[in-house]
Amino acid sequence: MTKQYSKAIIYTTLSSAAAAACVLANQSCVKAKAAGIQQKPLNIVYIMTDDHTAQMMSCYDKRFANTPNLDRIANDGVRFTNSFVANSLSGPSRACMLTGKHSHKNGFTDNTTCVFDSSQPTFPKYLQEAGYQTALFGKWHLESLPQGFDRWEIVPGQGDYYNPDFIVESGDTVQVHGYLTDLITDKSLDWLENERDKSKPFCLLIHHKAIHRNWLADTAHLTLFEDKVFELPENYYDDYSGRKAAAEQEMSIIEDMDLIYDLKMNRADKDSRLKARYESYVGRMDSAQRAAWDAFYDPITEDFYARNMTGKELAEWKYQRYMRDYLKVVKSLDDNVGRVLDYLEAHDMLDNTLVVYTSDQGFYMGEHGWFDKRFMYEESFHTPLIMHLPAGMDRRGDIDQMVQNIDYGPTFLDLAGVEVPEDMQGVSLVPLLKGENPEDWREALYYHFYEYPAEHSVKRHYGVRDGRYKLIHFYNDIDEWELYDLANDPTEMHNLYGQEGTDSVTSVMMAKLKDLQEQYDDPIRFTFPIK
Ligand code: SGN
Ligand code: CA
Repeated sequence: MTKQYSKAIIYTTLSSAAAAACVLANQSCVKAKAAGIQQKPLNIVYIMTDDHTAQMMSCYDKRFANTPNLDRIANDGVRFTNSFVANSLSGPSRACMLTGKHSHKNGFTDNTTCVFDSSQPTFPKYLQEAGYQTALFGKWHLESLPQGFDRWEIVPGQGDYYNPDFIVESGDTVQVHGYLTDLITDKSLDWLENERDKSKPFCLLIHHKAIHRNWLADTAHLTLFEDKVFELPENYYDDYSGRKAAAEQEMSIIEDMDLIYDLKMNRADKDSRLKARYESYVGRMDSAQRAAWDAFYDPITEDFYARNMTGKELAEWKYQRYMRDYLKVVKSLDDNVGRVLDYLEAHDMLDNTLVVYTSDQGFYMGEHGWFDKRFMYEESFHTPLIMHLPAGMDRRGDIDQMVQNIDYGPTFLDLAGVEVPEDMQGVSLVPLLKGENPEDWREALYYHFYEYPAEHSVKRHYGVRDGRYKLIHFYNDIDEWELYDLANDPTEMHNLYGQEGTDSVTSVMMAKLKDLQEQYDDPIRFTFPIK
């Protein structure tokens, strides 16, 4: 298949063969005009946050969060209920999203050893060739500098919540005063309003650092949620029986959360492994920010040390603090998504703009006793995905088909009338957005996590998930298989692998794993048949 990129302005009426023909022919849409078809250029606003899990979005889960602006997107548009990543970690997810390829094909398998080859094809480059203006603001986390953007400004590495540095296109680093979630939005809106060429369609990527560890809230939101007591997950005290890799991780709220760095209980006479890092982060604050910060956390810190908690009391106190801090950071995010939606609405752009909200992966909010991600278990394999759809796409409500972040690139190209390159491994979601139910939609998803040995000690693993079962193989310095029946055990507490009566489902899942490893051409794969 040859790549064909339209140089024409792209038009929104996706269901119309006349409009598609007009785009491909690079003409002035005379046919479309004749057919009375709407002709506004189709834009893409892609908002990706970091570590924002669906449990903490009220459009997915009403137990904890209230996110009215995210709910606006879901309520007027679509909510994917089975949306997953290919490798649950920041850099790898971003590389999968940009290239439409699994990690072994785009080369960025882990955060610690990889540098993204920015010269490889990505969807923003294809969109640029098709006449789009492309821009990126926020977290990049791929080590090399971005390519394929008419305009970009990124934060170095993970970025800082307070008074952050930005790397600008000249390569210089510039410190900006303020709170990062607000600043990334300011820059994005400024580009929309003042910088872009308004005669062209655009694709804007807004990449937030929020809600990444160590969850530093805006001083304006510090007092929120302090009166709330959050329900503990049923498996908070998981003993990991039958799950060796799960037993060996280092992402436990009880064992691994740092009292100062994560939970902010800093006092001159106290020390911890990550105290210096915490002090460098709060050391970025100006005197007013710091005064507000200390005024809030100092009394909590005094009370905490005075109580001398141990055991269950301490374990559950940590969980409550974690939930509160995380939700305060979500509040800024939701407000800033509202600003973007308000801008698009005020400028009459919502009917010709696809707005996507997703995260680089899901996250544990105390399930299995954890924070962080990495595992192929549901909370971190899953990622939220909601979309406001442009006019002409009539699907509303839930989309239940299994989708993955390698599908985003193909979707955006398809929407723009650009032929999806054959070597992209994801598939376009456009048929689903148009309300179709393709009979040949994928029945199983592939996953591969590589970052080990590394922080949090999650073993390397690959696996397959279909609509009912999940099979995982942990490898490298371990050789363990896990099998879950998601219908009967949605929290994945009972590893069925090797249990009586599971032979046939195991061989079906093995066959699916083998097919996907072949289809995606993963060089690290299991040798079948298994003995
Ligand atoms: C940092 C965090 C980890 C986190 C990784 C990856 N540690 O290293 O807790 O798992 O990022 O996160 S910290 O001490 O620096 O906060 S990712 O989302 O960027 O992949
Ligand atoms: Ca992340």
